Amino acid sequence: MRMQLAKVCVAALSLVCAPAVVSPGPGAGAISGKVSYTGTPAKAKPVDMSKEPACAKMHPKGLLTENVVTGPGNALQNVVVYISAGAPDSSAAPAAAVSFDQKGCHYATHVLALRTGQNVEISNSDPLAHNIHPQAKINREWNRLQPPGTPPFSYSYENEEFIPVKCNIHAWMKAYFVVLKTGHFAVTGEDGQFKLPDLPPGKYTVTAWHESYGTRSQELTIAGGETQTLNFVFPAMP
Ligand SMILES: [Cu+2]
Repeated sequence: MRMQLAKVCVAALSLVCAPAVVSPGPGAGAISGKVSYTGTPAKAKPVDMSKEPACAKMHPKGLLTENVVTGPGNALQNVVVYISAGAPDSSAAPAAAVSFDQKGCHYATHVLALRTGQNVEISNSDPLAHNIHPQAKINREWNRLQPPGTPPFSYSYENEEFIPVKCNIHAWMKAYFVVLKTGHFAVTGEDGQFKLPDLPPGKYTVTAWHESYGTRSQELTIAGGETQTLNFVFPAMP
């Protein structure tokens, strides 16, 4: 009886509130799921750092390429899952910056997702210089030399863009800045799982992006405070 009452209330609320901005809260819906692959993904290869012995010395066990990183159960890592349409997200970008560190001649975060207008704070923890070069095409392109011991600097992007990042000194250093208009995003870890919480009722397009396997989108509708399951499967190529 109680459950039924709750359902009726939610339905009535969504009818009344649909045209207005519904502020997300504890009663809001969510989308969760897993990103996985079928087929045979590319094998991670050892990174050749022989041109910079100081870098190689920091990795006695070696370092592997990260363009395709998988986990147990065919999980696909470093996939950005985000609301690409339907999100009534007019919230301001978080005031807190996201960190992006250069450590061991390697980018500590391989795929960094952030909001338009949000600062990324770029630091160099290494005893040698790096020259970070985010290869933006829609936003302004720049590069910056960071000698060892220099303080971090911050930058924010105006427009949504998937930006490859490289180091102009060490060709193997690669990452992505994924700059999104929406605050509703997640990046998959080792288990391929993601969760997009705080979604008011509405129809959404959810997009999953992977640097090697491209983009896939699905639509779904959140009726009330429920959590909907949505899985993405990418065909993998060696
Ligand atoms: Cu470098």
